[in-house]
Amino acid sequence: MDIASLQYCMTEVQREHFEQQGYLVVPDVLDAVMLDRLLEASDRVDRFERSRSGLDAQAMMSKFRTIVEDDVFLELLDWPQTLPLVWDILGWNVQHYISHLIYYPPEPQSTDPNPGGWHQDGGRPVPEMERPQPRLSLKIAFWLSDISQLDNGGIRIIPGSHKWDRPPDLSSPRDDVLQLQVPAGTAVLFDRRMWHARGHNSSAITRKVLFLGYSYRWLRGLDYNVMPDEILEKCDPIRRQLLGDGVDVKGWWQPTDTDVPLKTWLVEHKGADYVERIGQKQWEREKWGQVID
Ligand SMILES: O=C(O)CCC(=O)C(=O)O
Repeated sequence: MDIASLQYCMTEVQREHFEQQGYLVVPDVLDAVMLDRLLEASDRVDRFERSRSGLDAQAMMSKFRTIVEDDVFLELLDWPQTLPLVWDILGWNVQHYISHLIYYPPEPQSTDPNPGGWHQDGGRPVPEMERPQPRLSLKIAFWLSDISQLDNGGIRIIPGSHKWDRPPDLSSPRDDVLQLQVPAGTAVLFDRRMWHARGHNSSAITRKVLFLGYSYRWLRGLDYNVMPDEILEKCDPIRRQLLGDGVDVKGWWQPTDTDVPLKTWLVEHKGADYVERIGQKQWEREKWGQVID
């Protein structure tokens, strides 16, 4: 893993924002070269999916398990500007659980008064878990196209709604909805409990975004069970951990150090105290008096 990651650990300002608001905007995460490489691979996936499923050019293309489609997507797993934020939120016992590419072509007229469908992430855990719900996972939206204008249809969120145990009342317009407006190359992290929905793309350009989700390792992947050997074989130990790999049969629940090479790497580069702190529950973190630097 790139040692440069260490300079992108979460600041206290970022932590406070994520904890209170449930999301974090990280500008300039993808440089022009990486953006071009991701766009080339994503455009190819889009072309292939459209022809495979007979989607016409105006239809939305939604592709899960994108991570296996090109090596450039694997590079995003431990991207220096984003993985440190993940380990500072969820700790070292993490994996990637979903990769979702969405191409949303211009849709001049939307007849849907509530486009995109408001939801929290998670499938069955949402109705089946007790309240208040735990965080469990987060997603990073890597924006591959510009959504800086409202008509580009950026993701809509209700800041702070990750702390709500009831769905928002959407029977009339709300004034607390925020539609994100950011340039291509920006990453937006959000807590899975955040109520969110797709915006309406009435602009002239296709809206392109790749979502990478991270969760604790004791959850199953959402769009994969076991990664193919040919994918795991080209990954270093930390990427293998992030792809859901493990060594010991009990290691998804009770990891040994060989199950979680990210932990060993962090002990080496950030120290044992730091690793212990990011692996703790919130109330235990508070006991430490905060300040993770
Ligand atoms: O495309 C979007 O803006 C929203 C996608 C979404 O709802 C999700 O990834 O859960």
